[in-house]
Amino acid sequence: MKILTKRELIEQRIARRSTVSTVEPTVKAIIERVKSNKDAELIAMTKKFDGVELQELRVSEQEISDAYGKVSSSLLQALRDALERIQRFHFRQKEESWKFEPESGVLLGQQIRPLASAGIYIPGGKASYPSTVLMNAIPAKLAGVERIVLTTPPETGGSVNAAVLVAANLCGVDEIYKVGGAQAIAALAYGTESIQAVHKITGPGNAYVACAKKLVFGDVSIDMIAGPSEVCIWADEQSNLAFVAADLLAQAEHDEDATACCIVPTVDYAEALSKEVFTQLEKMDRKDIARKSITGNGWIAVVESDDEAIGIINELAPEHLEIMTSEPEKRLQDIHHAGAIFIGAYSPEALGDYMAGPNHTLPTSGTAKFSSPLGVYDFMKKTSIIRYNEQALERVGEAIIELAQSEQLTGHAQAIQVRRKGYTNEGLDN
Ligand code: HSO
Ligand code: ZN
Repeated sequence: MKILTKRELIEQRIARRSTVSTVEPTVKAIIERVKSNKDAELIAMTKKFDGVELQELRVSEQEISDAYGKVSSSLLQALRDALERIQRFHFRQKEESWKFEPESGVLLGQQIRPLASAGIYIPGGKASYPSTVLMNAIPAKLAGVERIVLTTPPETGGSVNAAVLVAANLCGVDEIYKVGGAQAIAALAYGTESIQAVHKITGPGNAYVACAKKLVFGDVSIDMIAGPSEVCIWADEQSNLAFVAADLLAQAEHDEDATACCIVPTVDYAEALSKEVFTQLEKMDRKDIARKSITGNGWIAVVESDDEAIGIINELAPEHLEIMTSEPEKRLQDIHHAGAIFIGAYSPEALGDYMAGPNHTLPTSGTAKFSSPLGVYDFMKKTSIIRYNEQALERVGEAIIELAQSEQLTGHAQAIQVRRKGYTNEGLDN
Protein backbone atom coordinates (compact mmCIF):
# COMPACT_ATOMS: atom_id res chain seq x y z
CA MET A 1 0.00 0.00 0.00
CA LYS A 2 1.16 3.56 -0.60
CA ILE A 3 2.74 4.94 2.59
CA LEU A 4 2.45 8.71 2.83
CA THR A 5 3.32 11.51 5.20
CA LYS A 6 0.73 14.16 5.90
CA ARG A 7 2.38 16.56 3.45
CA GLU A 8 2.30 13.95 0.67
CA LEU A 9 -1.32 13.29 1.44
CA ILE A 10 -2.18 16.95 1.06
CA GLU A 11 -0.18 17.13 -2.15
CA GLN A 12 -2.13 14.19 -3.54
CA ARG A 13 -5.24 16.08 -2.52
CA ILE A 14 -7.75 13.72 -1.05
CA ALA A 15 -9.41 12.36 -4.16
CA ARG A 16 -12.99 13.15 -4.98
CA ARG A 17 -14.26 11.50 -8.09
CA SER A 18 -17.43 11.78 -10.07
CA THR A 19 -18.34 9.50 -12.92
CA VAL A 20 -21.77 11.02 -13.31
CA SER A 21 -21.17 13.52 -16.11
CA THR A 22 -19.69 11.13 -18.72
CA VAL A 23 -22.86 9.03 -18.88
CA GLU A 24 -25.27 11.96 -18.80
CA PRO A 25 -26.25 12.08 -22.51
CA THR A 26 -27.07 8.34 -22.51
CA VAL A 27 -29.05 8.62 -19.29
CA LYS A 28 -31.00 11.64 -20.55
CA ALA A 29 -32.01 9.67 -23.65
CA ILE A 30 -33.12 6.70 -21.53
CA ILE A 31 -35.27 8.93 -19.33
CA GLU A 32 -36.95 10.55 -22.34
CA ARG A 33 -37.70 7.18 -23.90
CA VAL A 34 -39.25 5.81 -20.73
CA LYS A 35 -41.32 8.98 -20.39
CA SER A 36 -42.72 8.49 -23.92
CA ASN A 37 -43.00 4.72 -24.29
CA LYS A 38 -43.47 3.66 -20.65
CA ASP A 39 -43.83 -0.12 -20.03
CA ALA A 40 -42.93 -1.04 -23.61
CA GLU A 41 -39.61 0.76 -23.21
CA LEU A 42 -38.89 -0.88 -19.85
CA ILE A 43 -39.52 -4.30 -21.36
CA ALA A 44 -37.34 -3.51 -24.41
CA MET A 45 -34.49 -2.17 -22.25
CA THR A 46 -34.65 -5.14 -19.88
CA LYS A 47 -34.23 -7.38 -22.92
CA LYS A 48 -31.34 -5.28 -24.20
CA PHE A 49 -29.42 -4.68 -20.96
CA ASP A 50 -30.34 -7.70 -18.81
CA GLY A 51 -30.99 -10.23 -21.58
CA VAL A 52 -34.40 -11.10 -20.14
CA GLU A 53 -37.72 -11.08 -21.97
CA LEU A 54 -40.41 -10.17 -19.47
CA GLN A 55 -44.16 -10.68 -19.83
CA GLU A 56 -44.85 -9.02 -16.51
CA LEU A 57 -42.75 -6.34 -14.75
CA ARG A 58 -44.23 -6.92 -11.32
CA VAL A 59 -42.98 -9.77 -9.12
CA SER A 60 -45.97 -12.01 -8.32
CA GLU A 61 -47.14 -13.17 -4.87
CA GLN A 62 -46.18 -16.68 -5.96
CA GLU A 63 -42.60 -15.65 -6.74
CA ILE A 64 -42.35 -14.04 -3.31
CA SER A 65 -43.59 -17.09 -1.46
CA ASP A 66 -41.33 -19.35 -3.58
CA ALA A 67 -38.37 -17.17 -2.55
CA TYR A 68 -38.80 -18.28 1.09
CA GLY A 69 -38.15 -21.85 -0.06
CA LYS A 70 -34.91 -20.78 -1.70
CA VAL A 71 -33.21 -19.19 1.31
CA SER A 72 -31.73 -21.30 4.10
CA SER A 73 -33.34 -21.20 7.52
CA SER A 74 -30.14 -19.73 8.97
CA LEU A 75 -30.18 -16.88 6.44
CA LEU A 76 -33.86 -16.26 7.17
CA GLN A 77 -33.06 -16.12 10.87
CA ALA A 78 -30.14 -13.73 10.27
CA LEU A 79 -32.39 -11.43 8.21
CA ARG A 80 -35.01 -11.43 10.99
CA ASP A 81 -32.35 -10.70 13.59
CA ALA A 82 -30.93 -7.81 11.53
CA LEU A 83 -34.45 -6.49 10.89
CA GLU A 84 -35.17 -6.34 14.59
CA ARG A 85 -31.91 -4.55 15.44
CA ILE A 86 -32.29 -2.05 12.60
CA GLN A 87 -35.89 -1.38 13.63
CA ARG A 88 -34.90 -0.89 17.29
CA PHE A 89 -32.34 1.78 16.30
CA HIS A 90 -34.49 3.58 13.74
CA PHE A 91 -37.53 3.63 15.99
CA ARG A 92 -35.74 6.27 18.05
CA GLN A 93 -35.53 8.56 15.01
CA LYS A 94 -39.30 8.97 14.87
CA GLU A 95 -40.26 12.60 15.42
CA GLU A 96 -43.61 13.90 16.63
CA SER A 97 -45.52 16.93 15.40
CA TRP A 98 -45.42 19.79 17.92
CA LYS A 99 -47.18 23.07 18.66
CA PHE A 100 -46.77 25.88 21.18
CA GLU A 101 -48.27 29.23 22.20
CA PRO A 102 -45.40 31.76 22.26
CA GLU A 103 -47.79 34.59 23.29
CA SER A 104 -51.51 35.07 23.82
CA GLY A 105 -53.62 34.59 20.69
CA VAL A 106 -50.82 32.86 18.83
CA LEU A 107 -50.45 29.17 18.01
CA LEU A 108 -47.46 27.87 16.06
CA GLY A 109 -46.44 24.36 15.22
CA GLN A 110 -44.77 21.86 12.99
CA GLN A 111 -46.82 19.05 11.52
CA ILE A 112 -44.92 15.93 10.49
CA ARG A 113 -46.29 13.55 7.89
CA PRO A 114 -44.85 10.54 6.09
CA LEU A 115 -44.21 10.74 2.36
CA ALA A 116 -47.09 9.03 0.55
CA SER A 117 -44.79 6.80 -1.50
CA ALA A 118 -41.15 5.78 -1.80
CA GLY A 119 -39.20 3.81 -4.39
CA ILE A 120 -36.16 1.78 -3.36
CA TYR A 121 -33.59 0.89 -5.99
CA ILE A 122 -31.56 -2.28 -5.40
CA PRO A 123 -28.76 -3.06 -7.85
CA GLY A 124 -28.57 -6.47 -9.51
CA GLY A 125 -25.88 -9.08 -9.93
CA LYS A 126 -23.22 -9.46 -7.27
CA ALA A 127 -24.15 -6.18 -5.62
CA SER A 128 -27.77 -7.23 -4.96
CA TYR A 129 -27.68 -6.92 -1.21
CA PRO A 130 -30.63 -7.96 0.99
CA SER A 131 -29.04 -5.93 3.80
CA THR A 132 -29.53 -2.79 1.68
CA VAL A 133 -33.23 -3.68 1.28
CA LEU A 134 -33.53 -3.68 5.08
CA MET A 135 -31.60 -0.41 5.43
CA ASN A 136 -33.94 1.40 3.02
CA ALA A 137 -37.30 -0.23 3.67
CA ILE A 138 -37.21 -0.22 7.49
CA PRO A 139 -36.92 3.58 7.92
CA ALA A 140 -39.56 4.11 5.20
CA LYS A 141 -41.95 1.75 6.98
CA LEU A 142 -41.30 3.29 10.41
CA ALA A 143 -41.95 6.74 8.93
CA GLY A 144 -45.39 5.46 7.91
CA VAL A 145 -44.95 5.56 4.11
CA GLU A 146 -48.08 3.96 2.74
CA ARG A 147 -46.74 2.71 -0.57
CA ILE A 148 -43.19 1.31 -0.66
CA VAL A 149 -42.02 0.11 -4.05
CA LEU A 150 -38.79 -1.73 -4.87
CA THR A 151 -37.16 -2.11 -8.27
CA THR A 152 -34.24 -4.35 -9.12
CA PRO A 153 -32.97 -5.83 -12.39
CA PRO A 154 -33.86 -9.48 -13.02
CA GLU A 155 -31.19 -12.18 -13.07
CA THR A 156 -30.70 -14.36 -16.15
CA GLY A 157 -33.80 -16.53 -16.30
CA GLY A 158 -36.00 -13.65 -15.24
CA SER A 159 -36.11 -14.18 -11.49
CA VAL A 160 -35.10 -11.82 -8.70
CA ASN A 161 -32.51 -12.71 -6.02
CA ALA A 162 -34.48 -14.76 -3.45
CA ALA A 163 -32.87 -13.13 -0.41
CA VAL A 164 -33.77 -9.68 -1.77
CA LEU A 165 -37.41 -10.77 -2.19
CA VAL A 166 -37.53 -12.24 1.31
CA ALA A 167 -35.94 -9.15 2.87
CA ALA A 168 -38.42 -6.92 1.04
CA ASN A 169 -41.34 -9.04 2.13
CA LEU A 170 -40.20 -9.13 5.78
CA CYS A 171 -40.08 -5.32 5.76
CA GLY A 172 -43.56 -4.98 4.26
CA VAL A 173 -42.54 -3.64 0.82
CA ASP A 174 -45.79 -3.32 -1.15
CA GLU A 175 -44.72 -3.75 -4.78
CA ILE A 176 -41.58 -5.21 -6.41
CA TYR A 177 -40.68 -4.70 -10.09
CA LYS A 178 -38.07 -6.39 -12.27
CA VAL A 179 -36.42 -3.39 -13.78
CA GLY A 180 -33.01 -1.88 -13.22
CA GLY A 181 -30.68 0.87 -14.40
CA ALA A 182 -31.56 4.43 -15.33
CA GLN A 183 -34.82 3.15 -16.85
CA ALA A 184 -36.00 2.04 -13.39
CA ILE A 185 -35.27 5.47 -11.95
CA ALA A 186 -37.19 7.10 -14.83
CA ALA A 187 -40.15 4.78 -14.22
CA LEU A 188 -40.18 5.55 -10.49
CA ALA A 189 -39.96 9.28 -11.17
CA TYR A 190 -42.50 9.63 -13.99
CA GLY A 191 -44.62 6.47 -13.85
CA THR A 192 -45.61 3.97 -16.53
CA GLU A 193 -48.75 1.89 -17.08
CA SER A 194 -47.68 -0.65 -14.43
CA ILE A 195 -45.44 1.39 -12.13
CA GLN A 196 -47.06 4.40 -10.52
CA ALA A 197 -44.64 7.29 -9.87
CA VAL A 198 -43.30 7.74 -6.33
CA HIS A 199 -42.39 10.86 -4.35
CA LYS A 200 -38.88 9.83 -3.32
CA ILE A 201 -36.25 7.46 -4.73
CA THR A 202 -33.57 5.96 -2.48
CA GLY A 203 -30.91 3.29 -2.80
CA PRO A 204 -27.49 2.75 -4.34
CA GLY A 205 -26.60 2.08 -7.96
CA ASN A 206 -23.96 2.32 -10.65
CA ALA A 207 -22.98 5.52 -12.49
CA TYR A 208 -26.11 5.35 -14.72
CA VAL A 209 -28.43 5.03 -11.74
CA ALA A 210 -26.64 7.80 -9.85
CA CYS A 211 -26.84 10.09 -12.88
CA ALA A 212 -30.54 9.30 -13.41
CA LYS A 213 -31.26 10.14 -9.76
CA LYS A 214 -29.48 13.46 -10.20
CA LEU A 215 -31.49 14.24 -13.34
CA VAL A 216 -34.94 13.43 -11.91
CA PHE A 217 -34.24 15.32 -8.68
CA GLY A 218 -36.66 18.21 -8.41
CA ASP A 219 -39.50 16.26 -10.03
CA VAL A 220 -39.10 13.78 -7.17
CA SER A 221 -36.89 13.74 -4.10
CA ILE A 222 -33.82 11.50 -3.79
CA ASP A 223 -31.76 10.37 -0.81
CA MET A 224 -28.21 11.11 -1.97
CA ILE A 225 -25.77 10.45 -4.77
CA ALA A 226 -23.61 7.69 -3.34
CA GLY A 227 -20.06 7.30 -4.60
CA PRO A 228 -17.78 4.28 -4.10
CA SER A 229 -17.61 3.11 -0.50
CA GLU A 230 -14.76 4.24 1.82
CA VAL A 231 -13.25 3.33 5.15
CA CYS A 232 -10.61 5.19 7.11
CA ILE A 233 -9.03 3.42 10.08
CA TRP A 234 -7.16 5.29 12.77
CA ALA A 235 -4.70 2.90 14.41
CA ASP A 236 -1.81 3.11 16.88
CA GLU A 237 1.04 0.78 17.75
CA GLN A 238 -1.27 -1.27 19.97
CA SER A 239 -3.86 -1.89 17.23
CA ASN A 240 -4.17 -5.51 16.15
CA LEU A 241 -2.62 -5.73 12.66
CA ALA A 242 -4.84 -8.62 11.58
CA PHE A 243 -8.00 -6.72 12.56
CA VAL A 244 -6.94 -3.52 10.81
CA ALA A 245 -5.90 -5.34 7.63
CA ALA A 246 -9.11 -7.41 7.54
CA ASP A 247 -11.26 -4.28 7.84
CA LEU A 248 -9.36 -2.50 5.07
CA LEU A 249 -9.89 -5.52 2.82
CA ALA A 250 -13.57 -5.84 3.72
CA GLN A 251 -14.03 -2.37 2.29
CA ALA A 252 -11.77 -3.02 -0.71
CA GLU A 253 -13.73 -6.10 -1.82
CA HIS A 254 -16.81 -3.95 -2.49
CA ASP A 255 -15.51 -2.26 -5.58
CA GLU A 256 -12.32 -1.55 -7.50
CA ASP A 257 -13.07 2.13 -6.92
CA ALA A 258 -13.56 1.70 -3.15
CA THR A 259 -11.07 3.43 -0.88
CA ALA A 260 -9.51 1.78 2.17
CA CYS A 261 -7.06 3.97 4.05
CA CYS A 262 -5.40 4.01 7.41
CA ILE A 263 -3.72 6.52 9.70
CA VAL A 264 -0.84 5.13 11.79
CA PRO A 265 1.90 6.49 14.08
CA THR A 266 5.09 4.95 12.61
CA VAL A 267 6.59 3.86 9.32
CA ASP A 268 7.34 0.47 10.93
CA TYR A 269 3.67 -0.07 11.72
CA ALA A 270 2.71 1.06 8.23
CA GLU A 271 5.09 -1.42 6.63
CA ALA A 272 3.92 -4.29 8.83
CA LEU A 273 0.30 -3.41 8.04
CA SER A 274 0.92 -3.30 4.31
CA LYS A 275 2.54 -6.73 4.51
CA GLU A 276 -0.41 -8.13 6.49
CA VAL A 277 -2.88 -6.66 3.97
CA PHE A 278 -1.19 -8.45 1.06
CA THR A 279 -0.96 -11.72 3.01
CA GLN A 280 -4.68 -11.68 3.83
CA LEU A 281 -5.54 -10.50 0.32
CA GLU A 282 -4.30 -13.76 -1.21
CA LYS A 283 -6.92 -15.72 0.75
CA MET A 284 -9.87 -13.66 -0.45
CA ASP A 285 -12.56 -14.79 -2.88
CA ARG A 286 -12.73 -11.32 -4.37
CA LYS A 287 -8.98 -10.78 -4.38
CA ASP A 288 -8.91 -9.28 -7.88
CA ILE A 289 -11.35 -6.52 -6.95
CA ALA A 290 -9.75 -5.97 -3.53
CA ARG A 291 -6.23 -5.83 -5.00
CA LYS A 292 -7.24 -3.18 -7.54
CA SER A 293 -8.85 -1.11 -4.83
CA ILE A 294 -5.92 -1.48 -2.40
CA THR A 295 -3.19 -0.79 -4.94
CA GLY A 296 -5.11 1.89 -6.85
CA ASN A 297 -6.75 3.90 -4.07
CA GLY A 298 -5.51 2.56 -0.74
CA TRP A 299 -3.03 4.49 1.38
CA ILE A 300 -1.49 4.53 4.82
CA ALA A 301 -0.60 7.93 6.29
CA VAL A 302 2.06 8.16 8.99
CA VAL A 303 1.27 10.97 11.42
CA GLU A 304 3.25 12.60 14.19
CA SER A 305 0.39 13.41 16.55
CA ASP A 306 -3.27 12.81 17.34
CA ASP A 307 -4.03 16.34 16.15
CA GLU A 308 -2.56 15.54 12.77
CA ALA A 309 -4.71 12.39 12.56
CA ILE A 310 -7.84 14.34 13.45
CA GLY A 311 -7.01 17.00 10.87
CA ILE A 312 -6.82 14.35 8.14
CA ILE A 313 -10.04 12.66 9.27
CA ASN A 314 -12.02 15.89 9.32
CA GLU A 315 -10.69 16.88 5.92
CA LEU A 316 -11.47 13.46 4.48
CA ALA A 317 -14.95 13.23 6.09
CA PRO A 318 -14.92 9.45 5.51
CA GLU A 319 -18.08 7.43 5.01
CA HIS A 320 -16.84 4.98 7.68
CA LEU A 321 -14.29 5.81 10.37
CA GLU A 322 -12.92 3.05 12.60
CA ILE A 323 -10.97 4.21 15.64
CA MET A 324 -8.78 1.35 16.79
CA THR A 325 -6.35 3.28 18.99
CA SER A 326 -5.87 2.17 22.60
CA GLU A 327 -8.09 4.99 23.90
CA PRO A 328 -10.60 5.15 21.05
CA GLU A 329 -13.00 7.56 22.74
CA LYS A 330 -10.38 10.06 23.89
CA ARG A 331 -10.71 12.44 20.92
CA LEU A 332 -14.22 11.51 19.78
CA GLN A 333 -15.54 15.02 20.42
CA ASP A 334 -12.97 16.46 17.99
CA ILE A 335 -14.22 14.42 15.06
CA HIS A 336 -16.76 16.50 13.20
CA HIS A 337 -17.10 14.80 9.83
CA ALA A 338 -17.76 11.09 9.29
CA GLY A 339 -20.79 9.08 8.12
CA ALA A 340 -20.42 6.53 10.93
CA ILE A 341 -17.78 6.13 13.64
CA PHE A 342 -16.89 2.62 14.81
CA ILE A 343 -15.22 2.68 18.21
CA GLY A 344 -12.68 0.10 19.38
CA ALA A 345 -11.32 -3.20 18.15
CA TYR A 346 -14.63 -5.07 18.35
CA SER A 347 -16.74 -2.69 16.29
CA PRO A 348 -15.72 -3.47 12.70
CA GLU A 349 -17.53 -1.87 9.78
CA ALA A 350 -18.96 -5.28 8.84
CA LEU A 351 -20.94 -5.18 12.09
CA GLY A 352 -22.50 -1.89 11.03
CA ASP A 353 -23.09 -3.09 7.47
CA TYR A 354 -25.46 -5.79 8.72
CA MET A 355 -26.39 -5.99 12.37
CA ALA A 356 -25.56 -3.14 14.73
CA GLY A 357 -28.73 -1.21 13.86
CA PRO A 358 -27.65 2.17 12.42
CA ASN A 359 -28.11 2.60 8.68
CA HIS A 360 -25.37 1.51 6.29
CA THR A 361 -26.46 4.08 3.69
CA LEU A 362 -23.98 6.83 4.53
CA PRO A 363 -22.62 9.97 2.91
CA THR A 364 -19.57 9.22 0.71
CA SER A 365 -16.87 11.29 -1.06
CA GLY A 366 -16.53 13.88 1.70
CA THR A 367 -20.27 14.69 1.77
CA ALA A 368 -20.35 13.75 5.47
CA LYS A 369 -19.35 17.42 5.90
CA PHE A 370 -22.95 18.33 5.16
CA SER A 371 -25.06 15.13 5.00
CA SER A 372 -26.33 12.45 7.38
CA PRO A 373 -26.99 8.71 7.27
CA LEU A 374 -30.28 7.60 5.70
CA GLY A 375 -32.98 7.58 8.36
CA VAL A 376 -36.67 7.78 9.21
CA TYR A 377 -36.41 11.58 8.71
CA ASP A 378 -35.67 11.00 5.01
CA PHE A 379 -39.18 9.58 4.56
CA MET A 380 -41.02 12.36 6.40
CA LYS A 381 -41.80 15.95 5.60
CA LYS A 382 -42.77 18.92 7.69
CA THR A 383 -45.46 21.57 7.39
CA SER A 384 -45.54 24.75 9.45
CA ILE A 385 -48.75 25.67 11.31
CA ILE A 386 -49.61 29.35 12.03
CA ARG A 387 -52.67 30.73 13.82
CA TYR A 388 -52.96 34.38 15.04
CA ASN A 389 -56.12 36.00 16.36
CA GLU A 390 -57.13 39.62 15.68
CA GLN A 391 -55.37 41.11 18.72
CA ALA A 392 -52.19 39.18 18.09
CA LEU A 393 -52.08 40.29 14.45
CA GLU A 394 -52.63 43.90 15.56
CA ARG A 395 -49.52 43.67 17.77
CA VAL A 396 -47.28 42.90 14.78
CA GLY A 397 -49.30 44.75 12.10
CA GLU A 398 -47.21 47.94 12.00
CA ALA A 399 -43.97 46.02 11.77
CA ILE A 400 -45.27 43.87 8.89
CA ILE A 401 -46.41 46.96 6.99
CA GLU A 402 -43.00 48.54 7.54
CA LEU A 403 -41.20 45.48 6.16
CA ALA A 404 -43.62 45.10 3.23
CA GLN A 405 -43.15 48.74 2.24
CA SER A 406 -39.39 48.37 2.39
CA GLU A 407 -39.75 45.61 -0.21
CA GLN A 408 -42.20 47.72 -2.29
CA LEU A 409 -44.84 45.04 -1.76
CA THR A 410 -47.80 47.27 -0.97
CA GLY A 411 -50.21 44.39 -1.64
CA HIS A 412 -48.69 42.64 1.35
CA ALA A 413 -49.13 45.78 3.47
CA GLN A 414 -52.73 46.02 2.32
CA ALA A 415 -53.44 42.41 3.37
CA ILE A 416 -52.68 43.59 6.91
CA GLN A 417 -54.45 46.97 6.63
CA VAL A 418 -57.82 45.45 5.60
CA ARG A 419 -57.86 43.44 8.78
CA ARG A 420 -57.25 46.38 11.12
CA LYS A 421 -60.08 47.83 13.25
CA GLY A 422 -61.84 50.75 11.65
CA TYR A 423 -60.63 49.98 8.12
CA THR A 424 -62.87 51.24 5.29
CA ASN A 425 -62.26 51.34 1.52
CA GLU A 426 -60.68 54.75 1.96
CA GLY A 427 -58.28 53.49 4.59
CA LEU A 428 -58.33 53.57 8.36
CA ASP A 429 -61.10 55.93 9.59
CA ASN A 430 -59.59 56.75 12.98
N1 HSO B 1 -20.42 -1.19 3.23
C1 HSO B 1 -21.52 -0.93 2.31
C2 HSO B 1 -22.80 -1.58 2.71
C3 HSO B 1 -22.81 -3.08 2.63
N2 HSO B 1 -21.82 -3.89 3.00
C4 HSO B 1 -23.81 -3.89 2.21
C5 HSO B 1 -22.21 -5.13 2.85
N3 HSO B 1 -23.42 -5.16 2.34
C6 HSO B 1 -21.72 0.58 2.20
O1 HSO B 1 -21.80 1.22 3.41
ZN1 ZN C 1 -19.76 -3.33 3.28
